[in-house]
Parts: sequence; C-alpha cells; structure tokens
Amino acid sequence: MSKFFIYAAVLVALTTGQNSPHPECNVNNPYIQTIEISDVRLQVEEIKENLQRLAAKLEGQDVVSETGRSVYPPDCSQVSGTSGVYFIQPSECPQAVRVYCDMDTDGGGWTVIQRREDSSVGFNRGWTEYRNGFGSKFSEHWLGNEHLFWITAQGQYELRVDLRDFNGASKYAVYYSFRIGDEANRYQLQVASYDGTAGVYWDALSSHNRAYFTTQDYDNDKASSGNCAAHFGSGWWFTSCYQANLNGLYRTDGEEADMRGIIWSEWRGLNISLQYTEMKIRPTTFSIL
Ligand SMILES: [Ca+2]
Repeated sequence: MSKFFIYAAVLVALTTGQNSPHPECNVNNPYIQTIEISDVRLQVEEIKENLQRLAAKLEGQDVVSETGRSVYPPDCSQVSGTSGVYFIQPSECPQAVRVYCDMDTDGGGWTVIQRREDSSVGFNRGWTEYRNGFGSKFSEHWLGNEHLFWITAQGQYELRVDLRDFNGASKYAVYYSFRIGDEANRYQLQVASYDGTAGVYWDALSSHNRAYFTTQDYDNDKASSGNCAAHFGSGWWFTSCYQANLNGLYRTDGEEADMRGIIWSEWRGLNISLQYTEMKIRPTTFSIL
C-alpha cells in the first residue's frame, strides 16, 4: 500500500511539475500540497473493489449490489437470492468480504464460515492465514477469524454445523449462542445452547467453549507439553487437545488411526474422519418465512 502512495505522489509530482514555476523544488510546489491522503485511499478502495468484482465475475458470479460503494448487507441473513457467493460488510468492519450464502438449509440466511468436502484446500496453516481466511468460497475454505469477529460482534448469532461421513450418513449441531473474540483476545470461542442430532447426551464442540484459537505458529492451547495445532495439522480452538476438530487433515478413506482427521468425536469417534463438514452462522433474530 505504501508503495502505491509513493507511486501516486511521484506521478502527481511529475504531471503537475510541468506547469510549476519551480518543478525542481517539490517542497514549495503548491500542487503537491493539495494532495489529500484520503483521496488516495478512496482510489485504492475503488481499485480493490473493482478487482473483487472482477474476481467474482471470473468465477461466474456477479456481485449482489452495483448500487454504489460499500453498500453491502452485514451478513447473508439480509441477502436476497439463491445460494451462492455474495459480498457482505459487517458494520464497523473496514472491508467487504466475499462469502458463500446458504439460502436453502433450514430457511436459509446462513453465512458459511467453513467447508470441507474434497481435500482440494489444505487446512494446515498458520495464524495469519486463519486470521485472513483461505480457500475458495465455492469449495473448501475458512472464512477467516477476523471476519468471524466482525460478524458476530454485530449481535446474537447462532452456529450450525453440518456433518456427513463416508457412508453418506448425516448429522447436524446447532448452537443458539456463538461469538468470536477479537485478535487481542486470540479469537476466543464462545459457544453454548446445543441442539441437534450430532450428539445425544452431549456434543463435541461445547467442551471447546472459551478456548482460544491455536495454530502451528501460535500456541494458545492448554496442552503444556506441545502445540495441538502443529500435532494434528490444523488450526482450531484447541483445549488439550480436542473433542471436535473440523479443520484436521482430510482423509479420503475416512478411516484413520492417528486422530489427525476431520473429527467429531461424539458421533464417529476419534479415529474416523468425516467426508463433509460445513459451519455457518446467522442472527438468532432471523425469522424463517
Ligand atoms: Ca501448548
């Protein structure tokens, strides 16, 4: 970004200098002094948005709104349309982000935050990548902890987790309270009020409530002798270490004896990796028509 500012300043200096009585003296050049950094920032924002629109078009999806800059819904609950990729921008969040909106499951309105389905994207990554997000919104991806914080800071959110094993059997878990802390709070997980079919007497994720996010390069777990994320090839709200780990290594055969797979222990135990997972959130105030 700073390179762009320098480039813009030099460009303006060169073009305006032609008409200046003292083009060799930039300090006293009145044209230089009229450059507002906020104007440059606006231009950068426009360039970024145009690039995002182009990316969306290249992937076969047009953005929802062409009505103006930064006019995006705060999450998928206020998007109208079919399931697909849309821009959202949470209030107070400095940046719009492309997300996959699930408009079909249980009334729709879901902002998808995670998907595993075919091992096309590796999830064994560091803190920065988990913070910013990675993968393709059309397939496997992690939305990014920073946006999880901004979205869930807007109000009361629920989380839905959909699971499928290699036999084609499905389960789901819903948590009527879901919130992620900011980076200073190490993206702490707050999850409560389970319902669903993914556990009868208890569920696998509730034990992770209040856990901090851990990656291979930032150990915030409760295992004193090592780093759970590094050991299990994942980034997750590890305790010491887990009962659920949906960002683990993708196993194409499902079976795996080392507990490093995509695991929901309450359903299939610690040694059977799942074929498909999706995590999605929406405001608890969302009304199903
Ligand atoms: Ca540790």
